[in-house]
Amino acid sequence: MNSDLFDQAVDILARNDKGTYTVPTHGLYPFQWNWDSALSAIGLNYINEPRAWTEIETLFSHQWEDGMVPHIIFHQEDDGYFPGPEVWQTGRPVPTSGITQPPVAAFALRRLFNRAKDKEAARTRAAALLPKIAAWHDWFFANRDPEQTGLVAIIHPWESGRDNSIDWDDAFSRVPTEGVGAFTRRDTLHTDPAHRPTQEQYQRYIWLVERFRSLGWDNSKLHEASPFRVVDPGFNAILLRSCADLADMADDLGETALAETSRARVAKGIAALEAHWSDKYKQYLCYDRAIGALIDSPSIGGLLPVFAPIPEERATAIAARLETLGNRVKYLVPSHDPDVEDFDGRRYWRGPAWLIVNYMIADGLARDGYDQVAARVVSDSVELIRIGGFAEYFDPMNGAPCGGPHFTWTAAMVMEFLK
Ligand code: 9WN
Repeated sequence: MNSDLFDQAVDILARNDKGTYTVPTHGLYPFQWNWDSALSAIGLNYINEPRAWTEIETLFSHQWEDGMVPHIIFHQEDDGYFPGPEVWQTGRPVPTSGITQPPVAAFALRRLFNRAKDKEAARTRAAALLPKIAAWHDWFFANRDPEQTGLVAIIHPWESGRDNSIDWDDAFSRVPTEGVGAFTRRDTLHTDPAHRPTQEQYQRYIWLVERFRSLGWDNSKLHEASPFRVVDPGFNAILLRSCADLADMADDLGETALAETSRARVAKGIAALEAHWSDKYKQYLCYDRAIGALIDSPSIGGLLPVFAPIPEERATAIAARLETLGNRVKYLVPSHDPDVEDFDGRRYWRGPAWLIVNYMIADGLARDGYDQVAARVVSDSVELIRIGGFAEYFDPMNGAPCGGPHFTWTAAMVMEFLK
């Protein structure tokens, strides 16, 4: 039975493979996405080791000169997705978006590096990628943490990867909709509109894109110019875990100065995360940097820090919180606390469970010895696939599959869960 699931996952990766990159799923997302690719490479590695490395190399071959790695690479024309290159207008030789996504690449690369059968090839390829990933991390701290707090802000909800989270509602309401021209969405042609963000949210997404475009995509200006500036503990946990993994690889490759800089960032960031801890919810919260206040909203963004080397006391509390959440949903991990009024088990990041987040949470829990709750997250994830197939995301109350089908990173995570 499990080998059937593994074989199905292999088929999905093959189906979505465009040779040097994968698409998340045909139709709904016909280009390369940043964190999808990084996590999918871990699955590709089971099938073809060199191909897995290529996935990450392709992503970094579209890195901007300032160090940013864009969230979408528009390798081929396709009018099945909105907003396409004509909206972003970033002026890149191969068109890209102008914002970024959770920097999980160093973590993924570390996995490939550790598991490599061809150690020599892995060392050569890692040595070439390391400075590029380091430049991306440098870019984050220079452009998204101008006051050197140790934590970076996102300036567009799409950067978080959790596009319509309840976390953003208040901060996002400060983004205007006035002046945004008419546009035709494509996402709702491919999938149920009840599973997607609202039209008003799309207007605000596009308002921000137009604002950044009017500033020539100059990253030295965008943080201050954005009315939306949020410090997401989940996003930062991914960055800090990646900094730690980058440091380990740098040590292995004799790059001691890089290892030291990266480890210093981990220490500073983890210390700064303490200000995000909520005793009320027993988890971390987002911080609205534009108004200087924590966001009273218990989402998965505040549980994901267990992926990073947080203090033991915090990890223990998060493990306990996941256990109580497990009594309130059928399948862990809901992307939002189900007791919150705005929770919606089918609408994208406002409640559904996502296997990629489950994977990162289970990884951190297992590393820190919370084996029982880690095992529950893994078995719930596999069960979701068994009943609903390799969907984009799932209703945590009843397991209903939602969003797009045949999803690349879902397949990659299943391979990891089954291994
Ligand atoms: C915008 C590709 C991406 C994921 C994101 C997910 C969704 C895009 C969209 O799909 O976002 O980037 O158009 O809805 O929220 O996490 O990377 O799978």
